[in-house]
Amino acid sequence: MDAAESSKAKIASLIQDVEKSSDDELQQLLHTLPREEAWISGSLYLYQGFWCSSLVLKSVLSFQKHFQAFDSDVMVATFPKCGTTWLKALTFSTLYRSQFSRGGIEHPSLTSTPHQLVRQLEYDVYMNNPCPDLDNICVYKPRLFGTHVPYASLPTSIKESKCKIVYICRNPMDMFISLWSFTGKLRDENQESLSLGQAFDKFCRGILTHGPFFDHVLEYWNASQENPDKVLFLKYEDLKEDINSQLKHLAMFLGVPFTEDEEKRGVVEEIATICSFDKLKEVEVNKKGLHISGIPHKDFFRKGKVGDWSNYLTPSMVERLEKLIHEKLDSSGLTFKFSSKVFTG
Ligand code: PAP
Repeated sequence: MDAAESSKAKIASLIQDVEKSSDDELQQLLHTLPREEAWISGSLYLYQGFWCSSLVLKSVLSFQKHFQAFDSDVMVATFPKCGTTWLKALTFSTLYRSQFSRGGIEHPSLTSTPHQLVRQLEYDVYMNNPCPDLDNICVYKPRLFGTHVPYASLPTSIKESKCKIVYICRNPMDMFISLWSFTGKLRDENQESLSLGQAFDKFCRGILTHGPFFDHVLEYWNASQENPDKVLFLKYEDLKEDINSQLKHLAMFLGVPFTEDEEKRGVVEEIATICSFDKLKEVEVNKKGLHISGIPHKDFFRKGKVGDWSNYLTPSMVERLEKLIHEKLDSSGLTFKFSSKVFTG
C-alpha cells in the first residue's frame, strides 16, 4: 500500500471509529439526523441544514462549542472547490506581507502549502483535539483560519465579534466538475466510482459535503450585503479576470491597504504571481506529500480554469442546472460568470 492509500485507509477507519465511538452526545445526534450515501464512502448527515461526514461533524461540534473568536481574527470561508487554496495563499501573503518582506526571509508559500499556512478549523484543527491551542497553531498574528462551515452554523463569537470573513465562491458548474474530479481521486481502487450523472444528481439535490451549494453561497452573500465591513464576498472568476484589483480590494478590506510605495514597487503583482496557479503548482512543497484527506497536495492544482465544465456536462445537465440557478438566485442579485458569458441569475 503506498502512502496515499494508507492515508485514505486511515481516514476511512477514523470515520468508522467516530461512528462506533462511545461519545453519547455524538451517537445520539447521528441517530436523529437525516442520512444519505456520501460521494466516496460512508454517509453524509444533514446537520443544521448542511451535509457532512460524521468525522467532520465531530470536529464541527467542537469548533462550535469551543472556538472563541478575537476581533482581530480573519476567516477564509469557502464552499469546497471554489478557490480555497488560492484564497488562502492570497490572504496569507497579503495580511502578513510586512512580516516576511524584510530581512530576506523566504516567502512561506515556498516551504508550506496554502492549507498548512491557513489551517482548516473543522478538518485538521478540531479533528483530533476538541480544545486545540489556537495561538500556537497560528505562527503569524492576527490569527487566520479556514473553514467550509456555512455562515449560519459558525460559532456565535465569529458572528458577534469584529472578526473578518473573506468568502470566495465559484460558478456551480466549474465547482461541481472540480469536486467530481477530486473525489474520483479520493476513492480506493476497489471502490466503484460515482458516475458523472450520479454525482450531478446528488449535487442538484444539494447532497454533497457542506451542501447544498446554493444555501451556502446565499448565506454568505446575504451576510456580505448586510455587513460589508465584516464579510467580503469574492468570486473565483473575478480573480481570474483581474487579480490585481481584487487583491487591492482584499487588502483594503483586511485593513492593510497597499501603500503607494508598495504599488510602485510592484508588491501587488508580486503577490499575485506567488499565488498564481502556475507558480503554486510548480512549488516543490505542493508537488509532493499528502493533504490530511490522504490525497496528494498536487491534486489541489488541477486545471484552475473558468469554463472547464463545458468539457464534461451534457446539454441536459446544463439545462437542469441553469433552471436551478434561476430558481435559487433570481431574487438575490447574485450572478456568476461561466466563461466569458455573464449569466444573469
Ligand atoms: P478545497 O476547497 O478542497 O480546499 P479548492 O482549492 O477550492 O479546494 O479547489 C481546487 C480548485 O482550485 C481546483 O480547480 P479545478 O479542479 O477546476 O482545476 C484547482 O485547480 C484550483 N486552484 C488551486 N490553486 C489555484 C490558484 N492558485 N489559482 C487558481 N485556481 C487554483
